[in-house]
Amino acid sequence: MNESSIISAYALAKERYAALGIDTDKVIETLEQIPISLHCWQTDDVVGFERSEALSGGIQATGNYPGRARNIDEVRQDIAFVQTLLAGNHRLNLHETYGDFGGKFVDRDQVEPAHFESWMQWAEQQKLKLDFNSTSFSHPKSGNLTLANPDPAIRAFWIEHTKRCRRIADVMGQRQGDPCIMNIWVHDGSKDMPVRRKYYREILADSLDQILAEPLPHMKSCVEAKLFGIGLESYTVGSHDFYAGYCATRKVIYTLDTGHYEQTENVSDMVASLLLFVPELMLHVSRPVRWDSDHVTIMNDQTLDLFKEIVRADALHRAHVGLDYFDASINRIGAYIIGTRATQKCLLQALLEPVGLLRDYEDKNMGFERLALMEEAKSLPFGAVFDYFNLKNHVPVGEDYIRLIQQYEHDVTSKR
Ligand code: RNT
Ligand code: ZN
Repeated sequence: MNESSIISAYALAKERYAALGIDTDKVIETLEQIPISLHCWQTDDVVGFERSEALSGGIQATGNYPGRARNIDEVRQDIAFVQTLLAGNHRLNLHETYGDFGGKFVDRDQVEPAHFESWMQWAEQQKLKLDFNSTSFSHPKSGNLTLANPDPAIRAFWIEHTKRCRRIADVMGQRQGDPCIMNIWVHDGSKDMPVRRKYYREILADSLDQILAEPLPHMKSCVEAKLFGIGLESYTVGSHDFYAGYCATRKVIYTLDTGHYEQTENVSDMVASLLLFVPELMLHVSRPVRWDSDHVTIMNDQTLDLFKEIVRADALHRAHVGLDYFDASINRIGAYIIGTRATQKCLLQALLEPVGLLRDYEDKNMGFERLALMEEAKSLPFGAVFDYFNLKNHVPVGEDYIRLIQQYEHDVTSKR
């Protein structure tokens, strides 16, 4: 792409935004400082290195596009390449099943920080900070109930696993000098209508209380709500209401996955309610198509509204941004870049919104003016700002990354 035309387009855009009181240079600096937690599981369809078996736990990666990362080196190779196509410093979100187990079988109640030693070293070299996830799916003891299981042995197994994961996250956080955000998502639920709904929720709350009791200063825990899983359609123990109540009473971070609500629900509206009662939010930015399908994130209204709401609520510092989708039907690296860049585009548009003026109109009950400015803001030249943001950070501008990903496919992933 022609550098001088990007620069002159930016100069015009800068002027246009300045007329509305927005300093685009400052906005670019802010965007550069917002890390996006890259989900390692996009590289390999959530398989991991424990048993390399198919997914269970009500989630599904569909498609069989060639080039899936098959081992730890390939996952790292792909993520390192992804980094070259993204502006800003990002984070890497690991699941427990992606440990460096050295070819041995390490069960989930045996996992230790040592299994993530090579990840910590690699991440430091790559300037990536780590986030972490306990993993209760794709295991013979997963069944339909893990932390909410009335069977004391199974429940104890998963409590032990999750406690160990928190300790691993704490070591990661200490090493990187920045808290590691550890997400707890359990698929626990039921295909058909249970009669003891409250009972399982009591067990889950008690398991979480036991898990979170250990003070670990270098990590933060978050818990993820969900509507339903495949094969678990009638009941989810960790529903939105359950976790909204849990997080509010225990002061725990709520993980908001944009695929985990009713399809017509306005997920962005939850932000301003949850933020009143929970300390922070962890976002799993995704794209549900008819269900929690985990399609690649794009710049659609849902994602735009989510980030606009966070910026309008002055809550950027209370939101951790992560991605969560797994599309196995297209080039996986391409899926990574489309989704991460779309997230950055949405963040950018939210940051470029003339929110001061809009608030002013609202306070003065000027409904027409507010709506008019919101509409006009949509077609301001944010694309010129996004192009310049990428140029400034020495990464491909616009569709230039397509060619580079094709080249990587030709040289690397097509040979797998
Ligand atoms: C599942 C949850 C969960 C997973 C990852 C792999 O519905 O969204 O976050 O996608 O942990
Ligand atoms: Zn999620």
